[in-house]
Amino acid sequence: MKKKNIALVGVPMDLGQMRRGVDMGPSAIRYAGVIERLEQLGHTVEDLGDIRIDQPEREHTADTNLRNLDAVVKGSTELATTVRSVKEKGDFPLILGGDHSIAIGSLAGISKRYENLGVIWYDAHGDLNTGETSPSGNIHGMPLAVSLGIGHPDLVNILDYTPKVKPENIVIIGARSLDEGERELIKERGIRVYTMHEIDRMGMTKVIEESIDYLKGRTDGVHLSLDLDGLDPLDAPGVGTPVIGGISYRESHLAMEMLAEADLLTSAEFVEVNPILDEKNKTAKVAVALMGSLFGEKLL
Ligand code: B3U
Ligand code: MN
Ligand code: MN
Repeated sequence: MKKKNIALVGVPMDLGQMRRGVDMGPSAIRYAGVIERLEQLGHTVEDLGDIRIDQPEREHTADTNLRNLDAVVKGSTELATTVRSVKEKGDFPLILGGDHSIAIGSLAGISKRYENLGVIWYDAHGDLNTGETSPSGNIHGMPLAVSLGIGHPDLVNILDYTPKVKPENIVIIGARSLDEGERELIKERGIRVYTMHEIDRMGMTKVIEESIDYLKGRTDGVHLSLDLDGLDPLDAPGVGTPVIGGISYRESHLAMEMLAEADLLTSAEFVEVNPILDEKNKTAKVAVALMGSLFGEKLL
């Protein structure tokens, strides 16, 4: 794979959901050795540090059921501005979460430069809820809908443009927990989804081959948004909303290796690592190991 200038951006965000601790994800991933791992592969890594995230004493009570809306908007806007400048330099943003609400800011910062940004959403969930369909009011269940231009206007219009992605440029991999409104949206917009059923039936090789073929033809850049809860909780226990029956560690490595061979990614984020719920930083270590494969690590 071509050597990259990787810009690391940490986002200590835990306001998109209710379990504390996911704000320590960026530290845990750095502690697990991400910089050394990527430098060993010959890439240049610049750590831009963490985005400032407010810690509101009391959540804002606006005319909405979205938890911590104002603080999430503020953090997303700061992240988007930082990521935009990384892209302007031509560097590869590698964003470390934080809960998955950070994808709102990541995609806002990245997508302006592309006519057709592709997105691989590796996740147990669809993250396609809106304030109306959400069972929880948690914004980490909404970022993909927001990026499609569906949701609260303050979230949808970050950096003053919308939508950030088109439904036909999205591939969801690993879904096994979808709410009713999310299912409807998937059908209505024709979003490509490989649920655990397809992964079991076709095998990860075919799933990734098809995803690459599909995105290659229609996109001019691809962002990987990898939620660690896409993996099985046995392999990645340190996440806020684990769902059994997930993608294995081995399948995930294979997926990352195939993406590295195709060399089509232009940005990536790893989210939902929660060190408080973890077992000896296992999930952060898994994230770093997957990043190794994603950036070209091979045994021989
Ligand atoms: N779909 C549910 C649960 C959920 C979404 N994302 C995560 N959990 N990690 C919701 O609250 O929107
Ligand atoms: Mn998610
Ligand atoms: Mn998830």
